Parts: sequence; C-alpha cells; structure tokens
Amino acid sequence: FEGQVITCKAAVAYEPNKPLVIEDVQVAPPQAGEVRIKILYTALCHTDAYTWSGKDPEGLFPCILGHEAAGIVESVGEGVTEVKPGDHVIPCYQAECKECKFCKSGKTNLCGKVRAATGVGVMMNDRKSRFSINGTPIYHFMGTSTFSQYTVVHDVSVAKISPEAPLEKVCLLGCGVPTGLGAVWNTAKVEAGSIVAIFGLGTVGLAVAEGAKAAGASRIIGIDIDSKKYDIAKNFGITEFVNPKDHEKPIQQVLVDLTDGGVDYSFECIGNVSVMRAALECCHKGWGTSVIVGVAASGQEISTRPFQLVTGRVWKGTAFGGFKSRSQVPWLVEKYMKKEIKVDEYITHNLTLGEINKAFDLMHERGCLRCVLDV
Ligand code: NAD
Ligand code: AHE
Ligand code: ZN
Repeated sequence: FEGQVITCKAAVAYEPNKPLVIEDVQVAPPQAGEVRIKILYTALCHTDAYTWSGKDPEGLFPCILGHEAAGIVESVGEGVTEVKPGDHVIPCYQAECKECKFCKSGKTNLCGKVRAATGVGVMMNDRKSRFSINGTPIYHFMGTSTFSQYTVVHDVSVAKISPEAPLEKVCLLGCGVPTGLGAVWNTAKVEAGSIVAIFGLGTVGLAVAEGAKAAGASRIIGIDIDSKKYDIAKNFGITEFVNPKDHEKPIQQVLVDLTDGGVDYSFECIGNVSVMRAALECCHKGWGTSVIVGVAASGQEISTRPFQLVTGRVWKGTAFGGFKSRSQVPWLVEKYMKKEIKVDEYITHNLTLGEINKAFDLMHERGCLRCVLDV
C-alpha cells in the first residue's frame, strides 16, 4: 500500500457519549516525518472515556480515539530514519524529539515538537488530518488514534520495540502501566521504607503499587470505592485496603490516624479533584509528597489551605510517569520480557475492535482493569 490511500475499519466517535461507529475510513499515506502503522492491538484507558464524555477541551469530534496500542510500521514518509516498514512499534502520545527545549532539559519528559498539532487533532506538516470518510476529515486524537486498523503518527511519537515482544500484551506499555511505575520511580522517587497511599486501584493505581513495591515501600495502602479491587490489588503489592464508604471521617483523617501523622507519598489515580485534596492532606507534615496522576474534567479546579504547603507538603503531577517515551518504552518492553514488570496481569478482558462499545461499557464494571481489542 506504500504511497497509497488505505481504506480500513476504524471506530469513529461522532459525538460525545454516542456509541462509536465502525466505519470504512480512508487513511492517507504518511507525509515527511510521519509513519503509517498497522495497529494490531489496542487497549482502552480511562482517558479515552474521558474525552469521549465531551469534557476534554482538546476532544474534537468526529475523531478516532485510542492511545494505548502496538502495531507494525506499514510505510514511512520522507526523512524518516529511525523506523522502517516491518518494525514493531508502540505509538507514544507523549512524543520525544530529543531536540527541543523540553527534551534537552532532562527535567521533564514533555516534548514540544508536535504538541500544538496533537492537541487539535491534526498533523504538524499541513495542519490537516490523514483520516477521512468519503472526503470528510476525521480528527486525530492525542497524536495516536489507535482505534483504527491503520493510523498515521509523527515519527517523534513512535517507539521501536523488540520484535519478540507479544504485541497483544505490550500494547499496555503505551500508557497505563508506565504511567503508574514512572509516577513512583521518576516523579515521586519513592525511597525504601516509605509509606505510600494510592487513591484509585485501576490499572494506573495498581502500577503505582507495583512500582512502590519494587522501590521497597514498607506499607502500600490502597483506597478504592470498589471493594472487588482488593483481592486483585494484593497481587500488585497493596498491603492494606481502605474503602472510604466504610468510614464516617474524611478519608484524609482516616489515613493520618492509620499512619501516625500521614503518609510519605500519595498518588491520585482517579481524576477527582476532591480526592486530590484528600491525597495531599493525608501526607505527613514536613515532607509528604502527593502526585496527581488522574485527569480531571475541564472546569474542575483543585484547592486546599496554603498552610498545607507552608508546612512542608508538596503537590506534584505527572504525564506518562515522566518516562521519555521513545528512549524508555523499549526498555520497559525489555523489563517485561525479563519478567521484571507485570503486564499480563492487568488484562481482564479481550474483545475485537467491532466490540468496542461493549469494551467502553466494561470500564464501568467492578473488577475491570484493561480490555485489549484485537484490531
Ligand atoms: P480506572 O477507571 O481503571 O481506575 C480508577 C479507579 O478509581 C477505579 O478502580 C474506581 O473504582 C476508583 N474510584 C473512582 N472514584 C473513587 C473515589 N471517589 N475514591 C476512591 N476510588 C475511586 O482508570 P485508569 O485507566 O486506571 O486511569 C486512572 C486515571 O488516570 C484517569 O483519570 C486517567 O485519565 C488518568 N491517566 C493519567 C495519565 C497521565 O499521564 N497523567 C495516564 C493514564 C491515565
Ligand atoms: N486534553 C486533556 C489533557 C489530558 C492529559 O492530561 N493527558 C495526559 C495523558 S493521559 C493518558 O491517559 C498527559 O500526558 N498530559 C500532558 C499533555 O501534554 O497532554 C485536557 O484535560 O485538556
Ligand atoms: Zn491513557
């Protein structure tokens, strides 16, 4: 198909919250600095549901959602040197150009090269979409749009991985698992012996638990309103479980009482601004650090008494766990191959692209972590 338009199946989101429609979509060839990928497997992340809900200011419709996937390079545009047709890859919504101010800083994994385009659903070159249906453009999403049999991404958004890695599993290394592990290892830098609290035990929260266990945390307290998560969570390193519904007191007070003054590190993995406040306020006076991982809807704001910060608590946030994507995703894949990190254990359901609406429904079901779609 090199140089030609490909017609393939994709799940199109026409309007917020309206079921996705499987359509025949035309995917244009990659232009200079672009890569066309045959997506083989994609998972759903809570962020896809968030944008589909219409509450994401960067969510444009109609679009093709999806950002946690794996596939094989089909063709590359002019000037692309780091990948070639046949390479196994993971698309990265967090790009890494290795040249911009952000990439050079060493203090962040954010990259400035293509962010202006990916936030408005187009490609950098001509500020247009490579997706269309009978001439009508369909927006890209997060620079990845993986709910499609073929997608076009910027070359700075492609991590080349080992051809031996099972794509139906490592697709999870495109978002949720790295985000949780990196929140602990890169953003919080949790030390051995620390007491950790994790709000929200979905894939992201459980990956935080896994990262905290690896870092040698002494207590890892999981907080979730879904008590079904407790049995699952034990396998990821959670040592204690608290269901806020079982307590009359505010959850931050419950945690402060449980930990002789508060936790060393807390992580909000839900996207709820009142929980973000509780996560900060359950931190120990003088040093406790809280990391915001969850994505909150447009218009939502966080608040606390500034006294909380004056008295030494620290509020931070993380995107993709602070991992530099193209450099570190292949390393995470290797770690998985060496059985040093879990991936399979986060997959609770497997469906096909045609069943994507069922997969979105599953996200609201108790006990559901990741659903992987065979594209
Ligand atoms: P998920 O829906 O699988 O997990 C959320 C968990 O929170 C569920 O177990 C749910 O029962 C629990 N929960 C909901 N309300 C709660 C409350 N009030 N108190 C306690 N627990 C509660 O989601 P996920 O895919 O793991 O993603 C988690 C969040 O992280 C989402 O907001 C997602 O958008 C965000 N995210 C951020 C990044 C990033 O780079 N910062 C990357 C991936 C995902
Ligand atoms: N468009 C959203 C922003 C959403 C957001 O914060 N996304 C995270 C990744 S979530 C993956 O599941 C992120 O990487 N943010 C940094 C960035 O540059 O987008 C909104 O609410 O505006
Ligand atoms: Zn995600």
